[in-house]
Amino acid sequence: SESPERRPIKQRLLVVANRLPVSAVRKGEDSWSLDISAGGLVSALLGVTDFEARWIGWAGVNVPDEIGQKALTKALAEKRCIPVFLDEETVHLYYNGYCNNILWPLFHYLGLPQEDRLATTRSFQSQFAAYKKANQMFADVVIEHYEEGDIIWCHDYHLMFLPKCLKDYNSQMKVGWFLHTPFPSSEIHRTLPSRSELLRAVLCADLVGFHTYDYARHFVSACARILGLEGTPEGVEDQGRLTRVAAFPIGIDSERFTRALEVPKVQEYIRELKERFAGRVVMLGVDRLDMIKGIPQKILAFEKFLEDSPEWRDKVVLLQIAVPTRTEVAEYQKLTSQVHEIVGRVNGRFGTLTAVPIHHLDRSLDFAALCAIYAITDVALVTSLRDGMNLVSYEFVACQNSKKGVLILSEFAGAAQSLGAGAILINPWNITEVAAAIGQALNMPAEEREKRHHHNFVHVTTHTAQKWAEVFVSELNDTVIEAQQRIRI
Ligand code: ADQ
Repeated sequence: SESPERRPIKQRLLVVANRLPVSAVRKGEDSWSLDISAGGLVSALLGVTDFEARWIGWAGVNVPDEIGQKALTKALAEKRCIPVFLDEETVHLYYNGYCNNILWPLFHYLGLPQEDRLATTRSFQSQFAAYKKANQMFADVVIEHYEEGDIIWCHDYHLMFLPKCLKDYNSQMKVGWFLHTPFPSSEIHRTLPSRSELLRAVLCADLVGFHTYDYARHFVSACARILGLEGTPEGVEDQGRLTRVAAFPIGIDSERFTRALEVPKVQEYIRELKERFAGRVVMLGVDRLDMIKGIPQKILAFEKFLEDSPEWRDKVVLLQIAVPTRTEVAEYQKLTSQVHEIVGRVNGRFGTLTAVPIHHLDRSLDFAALCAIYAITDVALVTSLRDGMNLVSYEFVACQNSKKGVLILSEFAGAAQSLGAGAILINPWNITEVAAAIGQALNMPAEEREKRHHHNFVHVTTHTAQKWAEVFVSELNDTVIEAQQRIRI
């Protein structure tokens, strides 16, 4: 084998996201314990074997003192992570404010929160200023660690300004940006006071990626209508400079799930769950407790189904596992009580002394329990009002090779474009339609279930997270090389 000295040095990939894939807990003045989260992007980047990846992002904790910052930086370095330290005021205005109160609802077509709509409108400028300042803080850390030849992959709506900050510093940096949420119709984007500045900042990237062609198309038409730029099949052109825009649908690390099903602990869970729900058909919802996931709509549809189908009342159970997020935000607290109220009503109406139709849990499950629950489910219900992709639908399919259960999937999730042929597609706003889809799923002949499952399983196991990252990164690399060649000609 080659000696380490002679092995070619790998090109470096700097992955910049709002959150580092770790949770950090302070154990003392200069000591930290770190827990790397295994899901999502972390698995995806295992596929990028030609590059050596480093992470840059916020560790999710406030560390005001220098001793704490130094110790955390050192601990993170062992995990190839580099922290960006954000003060509390910035987190409040940038993260809770501009990112989660303005961009998140807007990109999901929800509009500003009703109650404080005017207050939000008034504080808009200060939140946008904090957003730009925070993006510059991320850029400063990238610049500090940048070496010639590195490529930089910026993630999500938190960092739309970052491509501009980086290119202003060094136009030769190779910069890509990927959006994990939908990009809305240009008519929605138009309402944003900082609409043009944000679009121009994103266009500084060499490659801009979305989950679906629709989102990419919305972005290109926003650039055409709002900035007056020309959209070509390749992307957006501004004074001879092309920003490539394309769809890169994300996937999951499907083997992580199929392998987990072989683990004794998971099999033990599967046995327990099967015993617990023996004689009942299991329906499942797994979501972050967020407005976009359409959880109240899902439960109302289930209620309608029970109303219309008395014969199913004691034969079916809905497990709704909803992990709380952004719990400090009033809107999310309201959603939690709304969900609890509807669940209580349905269980009161249709429960018996020995069984209730809905088991609702406000918490996250560990990976083993999650796989087991996916595996014993007969019908999964994904009712997102809007969702960039929705990976829960992919995870369910990956765990269903013995059961071959049915996926009911919102047409407003990006996943509808890839799993649409195997799933039953629904409009989550139409409760009657979703209730009918539940009936269709529960009565589906085995042969049809198998056919539909097979279609989706092939997709999920071939369009993996690793492939997604590999394709984006190699296209990013090529895009810049092409651009340089064009200039030389
Ligand atoms: P999310 O909105 O978080 O992601 P999703 O893609 O479904 O949505 O991913 C959620 C992840 O969290 C899954 O891996 C799931 O297993 C896990 N999860 C959710 N609830 C859980 C629970 N109760 N217990 C344990 N785990 C739970 C954003 C966008 C999506 C896009 C992804 C990736 O909103 O549209 O698909 O990024 O780009």
